[in-house]
Amino acid sequence: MKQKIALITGATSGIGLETARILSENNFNLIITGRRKNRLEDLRQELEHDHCVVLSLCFDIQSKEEVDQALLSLSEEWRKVDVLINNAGLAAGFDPIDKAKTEDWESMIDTNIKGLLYVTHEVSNWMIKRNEGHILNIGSIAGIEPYPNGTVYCGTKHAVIAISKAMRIELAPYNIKVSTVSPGAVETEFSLVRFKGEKEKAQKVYEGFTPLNGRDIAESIYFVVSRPAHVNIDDLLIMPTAQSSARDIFRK
Ligand code: NDP
Ligand code: 8X3
Repeated sequence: MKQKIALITGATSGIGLETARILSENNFNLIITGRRKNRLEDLRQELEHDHCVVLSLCFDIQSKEEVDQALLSLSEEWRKVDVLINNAGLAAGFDPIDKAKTEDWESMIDTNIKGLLYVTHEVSNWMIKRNEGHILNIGSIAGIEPYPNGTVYCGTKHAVIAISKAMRIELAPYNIKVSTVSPGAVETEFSLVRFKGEKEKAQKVYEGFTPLNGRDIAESIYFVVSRPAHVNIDDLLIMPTAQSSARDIFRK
């Protein structure tokens, strides 16, 4: 069987990094992306083996120009992407609507919604030409249950769910699967980014319970992308056992 190609956005950390690891273990060839060049290079060296070639593309997903330039630099062979994992994303700030910084809203909207769309626009064209492919978008419990102080982050993740549902209808005639994987609390760099590097605030998010880790989500992602051709998992919601809703976490 020919080796599959997966393109993972946001592979320098957290869920994307663990997804790259598990797909390398399962002999996918990989295109890994992110802004941190050193991390991409270290990861490329870690993941490559006899049955896994890794290509890294360094770009800011908020910039359509950078996205287009990076993707169009790929050769015809590398454009045969079987699986696109739209994972790059962030929350910026934890504030009510009247106090939040508008630049935080812009970075979330530009990354979580527009960045996902820029990448998908190009890659879906390649998949349509080949009449096959699988697009997996990382949603969130925040895309199902909005919570206070997360207005715009929740809005972006609701958008990801809506965009995924509509894309699934549009792309079915081209034999392209569309799935969403929506996690609850996963301990990654997510909270450190949300609280702008304030370690204490970030650590508090995961205190008193066992959160998910990147590998937990990566295992489910691998399950979703390794089903037989006639099976699509539309949506998976994965929560820590102690988290029963977006706002309810049982802490000891
Ligand atoms: P991390 O902060 O650990 O990883 C985020 C990844 O996204 C990094 O690789 C980062 O790369 C990339 N990224 C962010 N902004 C940009 C940008 N402008 N251009 C290119 N790449 C970018 O967080 P997670 O692994 O937790 O987050 C991954 C996804 O999972 C996100 O979409 C997040 O919303 C979602 N999610 C996370 C949950 C959690 O609790 N952690 C729960 C539910 C969903 P770099 O900085 O190198 O550019
Ligand atoms: C990340 C999970 O609950 O912090 O999407 O929004 S949450």
